[in-house]
Amino acid sequence: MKTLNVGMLGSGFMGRTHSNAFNQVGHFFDLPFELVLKCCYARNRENLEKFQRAWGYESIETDWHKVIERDDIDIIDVVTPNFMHKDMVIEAAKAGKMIICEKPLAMSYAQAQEMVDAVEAAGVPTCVSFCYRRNPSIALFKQLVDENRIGRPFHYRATYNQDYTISKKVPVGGASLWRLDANVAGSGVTGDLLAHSIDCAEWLNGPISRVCAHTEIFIKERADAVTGKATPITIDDACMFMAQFQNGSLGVFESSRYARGRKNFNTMEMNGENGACYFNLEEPEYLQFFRYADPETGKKVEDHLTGWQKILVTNSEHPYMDHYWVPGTVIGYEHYFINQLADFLLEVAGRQPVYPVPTIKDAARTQKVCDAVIQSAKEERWIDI
Ligand code: SOE
Repeated sequence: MKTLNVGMLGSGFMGRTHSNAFNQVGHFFDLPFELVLKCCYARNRENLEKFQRAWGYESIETDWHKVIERDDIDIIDVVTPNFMHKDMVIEAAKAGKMIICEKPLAMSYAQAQEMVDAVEAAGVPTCVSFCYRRNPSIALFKQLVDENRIGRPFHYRATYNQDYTISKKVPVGGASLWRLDANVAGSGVTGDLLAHSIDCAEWLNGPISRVCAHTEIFIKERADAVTGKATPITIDDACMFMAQFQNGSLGVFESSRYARGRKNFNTMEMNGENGACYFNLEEPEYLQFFRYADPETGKKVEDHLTGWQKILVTNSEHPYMDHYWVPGTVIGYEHYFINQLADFLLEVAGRQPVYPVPTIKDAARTQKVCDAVIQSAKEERWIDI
């Protein structure tokens, strides 16, 4: 067993999901590594000490450079607010560390390209945390596409809606609402939520070739969470865009943080000549599949048997599920991060992952589409990718 020591940069929501994955992955996957939570970084010492205790880190640092400088750290995991990703990833690459980075990769495609250059020059393994690909139902969606059960695709439809910023009283900034601050987050729902939708869309349906978008800021000024000062809001609160895929199919994407009633409504549907698939994160253990014709023979399913199948994705034959419990028992959100980490470490070990992880280069491509969406909304025109 080789020991891999982990340096976690950040201690918020994603710091918790990633730390949990490091603690759990060896219980569910047979890996040739012993993982040690060596050191964690955050600016606020008091919160950091709580984080350290909760997850079992050996040491703490309030200067992230010091974590990267350590010779005894093998993996740097970047889970800070977005504006810090670039410098941390580049410095970690130069120090020869393996890198995991949260999405969105960067504040812009230009930044993402610098990160790609650095990790390619260093030749280090990388993984960007597009966790939903590791939901077994979405992975089964991918399997059905690869098995040609959808046939020629005509339509791809995605939504990613939440409702937590509807009140004018929600402030901007601070530890929890930095996602509303353009200087910290880069963009609004486009980078935070649609990046997930775009990642899944290109994974399932291939590259997007052009986009045409509209964005809206519903509440244009909010109080700063720390100073209380009225602050202009410049991120996109909502974004809709049309897309054309290289395979000729058409896409529609919608995302908002003002969709009353929706908490983390991440859906995707693909309609093809021979079938269709639909996934909804509010029922994450199900994949819906409409079978119209047999992929091998082209023979149509008998009329009285056509209809949507709701597949409970918990059998050991389903992606990732042989690592968990018995059929019919479901897994949760935290397992997507465990599955992702397992796939990354299997690749590092030269073994076969369930599905390869998106690298920093793959995530730069997603960033390019996000930038094109924002540019399209600004210029009110179609943008080629
Ligand atoms: C935002 O509320 C958020 O936490 C995103 O940042 C995550 O990427 C998404 O998966 C859940 O919602």
